[in-house]
Amino acid sequence: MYLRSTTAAAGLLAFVGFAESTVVHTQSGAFEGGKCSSTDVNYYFSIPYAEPPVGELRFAPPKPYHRNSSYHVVTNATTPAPSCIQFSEAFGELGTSSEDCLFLNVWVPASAAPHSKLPVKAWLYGGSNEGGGVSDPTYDGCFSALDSVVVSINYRLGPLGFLALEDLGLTGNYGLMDQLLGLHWVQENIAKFGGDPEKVLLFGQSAGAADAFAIATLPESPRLIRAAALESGAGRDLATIADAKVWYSEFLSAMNCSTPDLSCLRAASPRTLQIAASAMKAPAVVAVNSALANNGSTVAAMATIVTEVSYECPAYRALRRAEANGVPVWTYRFAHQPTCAWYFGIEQTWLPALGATHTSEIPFVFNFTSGMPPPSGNCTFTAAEQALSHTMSRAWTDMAAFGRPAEQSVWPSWTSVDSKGVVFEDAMNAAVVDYTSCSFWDDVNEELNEYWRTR
Ligand SMILES: *[C@@H]1O[C@H](CO)[C@@H](O)[C@H](O)[C@H]1NC(C)=O
Ligand SMILES: *[C@@H]1O[C@H](CO)[C@@H](O)[C@H](O)[C@H]1NC(C)=O
Ligand SMILES: *[C@@H]1O[C@H](CO)[C@@H](O)[C@H](O)[C@H]1NC(C)=O
Ligand SMILES: *[C@@H]1O[C@H](CO)[C@@H](O)[C@H](O)[C@H]1NC(C)=O
Ligand SMILES: *[C@@H]1O[C@H](CO)[C@@H](O)[C@H](O)[C@H]1NC(C)=O
Ligand SMILES: CC(=O)N[C@H]1CO[C@H](CO)[C@@H](O)[C@@H]1O
Repeated sequence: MYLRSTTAAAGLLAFVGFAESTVVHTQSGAFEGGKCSSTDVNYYFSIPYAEPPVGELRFAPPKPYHRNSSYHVVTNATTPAPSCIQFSEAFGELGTSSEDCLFLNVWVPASAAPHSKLPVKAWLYGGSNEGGGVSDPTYDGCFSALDSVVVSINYRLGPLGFLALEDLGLTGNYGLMDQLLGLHWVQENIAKFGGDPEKVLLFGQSAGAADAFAIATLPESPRLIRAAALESGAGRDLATIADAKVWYSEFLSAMNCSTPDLSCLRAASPRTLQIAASAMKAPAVVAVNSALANNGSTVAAMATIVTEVSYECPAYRALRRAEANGVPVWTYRFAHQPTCAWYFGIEQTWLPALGATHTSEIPFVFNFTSGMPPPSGNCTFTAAEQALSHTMSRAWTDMAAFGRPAEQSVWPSWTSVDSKGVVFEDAMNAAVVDYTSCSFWDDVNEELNEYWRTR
């Protein structure tokens, strides 16, 4: 889009033969996007927001990307970014991966221009902070960027994202710092794409929701985001650096470093890190996964998640924390069983058994309603599901635009007094969202925490 004001660039574009320019200038350089095949949306893949986190930058905070190319060099931004090195198959990305992975993707309505001031939705994928990536076709922004700008941020995973060993001076959370740097990049650059930096929604699922929740609690977050949408993952207990020390000390042994120091950890190949990490899997997880292995690991992960304990009651705790801090908060229950598979590898015949499972809201939030499962399936959502997708994706956009998902009469805000919200079933309906069983699970949770503390 947007380069018609500079003749030099227009000349360049004419030379390479583009009828309509999709070039955007950012602090990371100039990028020529592509056009979504079935919607009026342009995409920009693999925009670097940080220096490659390799060498001395492995296990270190990310450094902002510094463009050193000339202003008029236009990068072809149609090649999907590699994922960061994967440390888990469940919800992992199937494409290429690389340690040089700190890229983000942007999708914008084709009609957008720098003055459009559109709401912005920035996505953090799930995968236990061990897997996932922005090039997963399930997270394609072509269908949810018709009324807004969609951004998807790659972040480091597993030990590369989170290795915390105070003895070696490593405090961890590089993956979260990547996400924060990505959000800073959004602040500085998104207006060029037609986005409004004051209307940024951070949304994430599973580990992405837990990360978004952590980011939303930081003092700097009001400068970066207007709101957060947390899909199955807010309010869970997170490991402290003391908890992490136990796990990572064992990881260090599994690395077979003769001298367990930072230089050995930095010299190791990504494959060696993966081998050491996979040697660390807790026995209980292996048992559950192997029992379900011939359904595929992603499916096993979905089927073995205990909704109430893992997601519902942590969400309830998050709601109460927000209320106690005077933060306006809304809740939903997703209770619709999709009629199409939404991840590559899910068989149509498994859907009744999966029901409204972990991750099944994702296609609705992404307004992804045909060609399922991506990238090239042949299933289309029913008309009612398409309507539900439009409603949900719009609610997420409204969260970015207005800081609330809908009018109060349509989606009432949550209070502990009446516990109002919405239930997504065949349609979206205002309802009481029942968290009464959570006092039981809160007690169990407290006891489990006590057990782990004293073990
Ligand atoms: C730009 O930076 C990269 C690495 O940061 C380097 O390999 C490359 O040579 C630089 N190019 C120029 C033109 O300075
Ligand atoms: C960008 O790369 C894609 C994929 O390799 C190619 O089809 C397209 O022609 C390239 N665009 C330009 C302007 O070179
Ligand atoms: C979802 O798709 C419908 C139909 O194409 C479109 O009208 C709507 O704007 C899309 N929603 C978002 C959030 O892009
Ligand atoms: C460490 O050594 C053991 C025993 O030789 C081996 O099985 C394991 O794969 C090694 N770990 C790595 C990360 O190379
Ligand atoms: C749709 O795809 C499935 C899975 O590849 C295949 O079994 C089925 O025959 C296809 N249906 C149609 C109508 O093409
Ligand atoms: C061990 C087990 O449950 N195996 C089943 C896996 O699923 C196939 C069908 O998808 C069944 O035929 C197997 O019995």
